[in-house]
Amino acid sequence: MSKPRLYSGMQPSADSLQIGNYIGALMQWRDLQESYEAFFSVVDLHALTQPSNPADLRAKTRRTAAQYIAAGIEPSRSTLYVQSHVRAHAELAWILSTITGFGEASRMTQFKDKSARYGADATSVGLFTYPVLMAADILLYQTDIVPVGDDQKQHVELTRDLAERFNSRYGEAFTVPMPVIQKDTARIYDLQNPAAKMSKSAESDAGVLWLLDDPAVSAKKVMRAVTDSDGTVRYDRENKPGVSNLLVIYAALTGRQMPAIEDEYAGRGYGDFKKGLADVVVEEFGPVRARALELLDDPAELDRVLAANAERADEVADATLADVYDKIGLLRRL
Ligand code: AQP
Repeated sequence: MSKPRLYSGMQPSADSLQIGNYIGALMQWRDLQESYEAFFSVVDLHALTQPSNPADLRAKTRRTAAQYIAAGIEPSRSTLYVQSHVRAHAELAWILSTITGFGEASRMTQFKDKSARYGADATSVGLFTYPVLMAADILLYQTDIVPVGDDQKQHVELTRDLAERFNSRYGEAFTVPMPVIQKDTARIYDLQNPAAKMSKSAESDAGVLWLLDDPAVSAKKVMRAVTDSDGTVRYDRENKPGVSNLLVIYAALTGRQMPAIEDEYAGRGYGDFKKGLADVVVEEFGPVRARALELLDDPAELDRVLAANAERADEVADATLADVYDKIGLLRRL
């Protein structure tokens, strides 16, 4: 029996991923690729909605792909490719945009937030149609599940609505996907500002642990993380956001239960706890970083792997697109 399909992706929006991306997405992808036929994309077309320099974007795209592989996504098992290598994404996005209501797209909270932040003149139409491109990404692969953060849930709801709308207007072309929302405890916050989620585009670097940072730098950042004056290592997200965030990172990277970690550090100060976490971080990310840098040392080989995977993605995506073109009434080219 064939495995159910899974689709997910990340934007190549920084030189390095941060550990929120690793804990919130890559670790889960790594596990899920066992039981799903998985498609993991580096969504470079999405990244174009932010201003970028062409050489930088190319470098970040390779770096993101290398980090997927270094984190354990296996390109011989999962389909790991660059979104723009598969032309069907942009083509299906156009078709889907013709069945998306303007009001419906205007209700997307991520667009509302970002456009309010940048102002109308600095907001592109691409940012507005971002969720439609995301729907195309997902629907091309007849995806059953989409692991996403809570902030993307509304976009997956839109994807479901568009799939159902197309299927009922023109005939069954798409599997209607289910979002799998990451657990609350998989959300990582900024080490210096534990009210904000850790993010690639954070304004200050001090609170972000980068996958490709020198492990000694990451260890220092852990030692300097904001805590509180209470002095007990205990999970209490509301009253002790800094310590709770460190506990979440500790538990996620070691696979240990939170109470066991609390017990281990009972009666010991934050210094000891942070030192313990710094060791865990160095141990986990040292090899990931080394593997990513090794892959980036041979860009020709990395590009070859990405091309072979894009071919695999093309096969599935082209079949869906051809069916959609047929159903919607586009004349077939002989
Ligand atoms: N802090 C986080 N904790 C847990 N999961 C996180 N993710 C991101 N930050 C955290 C998950 O990583 C994936 C990345 O998706 P993306 O690259 O499309 O962008 P994002 O979610 O907006 O992530 P960033 O790092 O904050 O990037 P920028 O700054 O470019 O917007 C998603 O699965 C997300 O849930």
